[in-house]
Amino acid sequence: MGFVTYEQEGFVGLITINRPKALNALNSEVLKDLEAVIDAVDLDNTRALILTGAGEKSFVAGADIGEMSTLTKAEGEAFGKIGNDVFRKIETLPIPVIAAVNGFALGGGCEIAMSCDIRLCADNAIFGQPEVGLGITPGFGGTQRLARIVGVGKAKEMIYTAFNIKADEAYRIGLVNAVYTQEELLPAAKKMAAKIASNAPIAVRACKKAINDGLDATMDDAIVIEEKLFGSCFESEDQKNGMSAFLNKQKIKDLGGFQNK
Ligand code: DAK
Repeated sequence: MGFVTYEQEGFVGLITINRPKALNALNSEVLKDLEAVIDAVDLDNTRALILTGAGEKSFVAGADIGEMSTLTKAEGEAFGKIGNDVFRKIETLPIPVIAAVNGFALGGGCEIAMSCDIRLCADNAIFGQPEVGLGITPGFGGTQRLARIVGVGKAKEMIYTAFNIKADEAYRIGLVNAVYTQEELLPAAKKMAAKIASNAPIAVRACKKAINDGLDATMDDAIVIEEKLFGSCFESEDQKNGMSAFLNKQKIKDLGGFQNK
């Protein structure tokens, strides 16, 4: 794909948004390429994904301002829908997605990182929702996901002021899980992805679904969602092997690769 590359290392896939001359800004071509790459991921043999940006300066510097500048209302809505569909696809993929944020994550860049399950960043990362300075609202879910991740007050401050924040502040408010040097970021993301991939894949998928679906439900309904997904694990070989290994004081060698019966 022209603007998005994909590499597979074992059970982990690395997706790179590759438009470094424009700091990986998201135009409709990039978004379409990204969707095609995600659709092509072999979910039978992939247990975690990493999303990053090409180059040393930027993860994603936002939606493409040049492309957006001439949009009509209808075209703006259509552009927003392409982005929202692909972001939602990332959020609801059955496997975890780690954003490795290597520089600017502004506007749509911050929003795409927030559609991932976990955010790690380099010490040069800059996050922000600068849209109100451009006369628009965040349009790829920023008003919704930022408030859910960092809390309503902080999200409103960031969105209303359009101030950018650095990596250490992003860590302090819980927008990212950890900060690394630029050299350490990708190895750290790969290490985390490999650890996730070493666990029982059916259980990991069930955890992602339980957390995501539960967040949109009342606690009573959320607990039922968890109960059902918990129950579904008892039809997996991993549950039998994992528990019998523990009871027999053996180390489990081979989690995964077993589909639900
Ligand atoms: N769009 C297009 N091109 C961009 C870009 C962007 N967002 N960000 C950077 N570039 C391009 C620059 O134009 C420049 O291109 P050339 O001039 O070399 O051709 C190249 O990348 C390098 O950028 P700079 O020369 O500006 O580099 P600096 O280091 O000086 O500055 C910067 C880096 C990230 C601080 C600066 O580039 C910047 O402020 N960029 C814009 C950041 C920004 O405001 N991002 C948020 C965009 S708004 C919606 C859907 C989605 C959205 C809204 C509504 N609906 C339709 C519902 C989302 C909106 C956004 O994301």
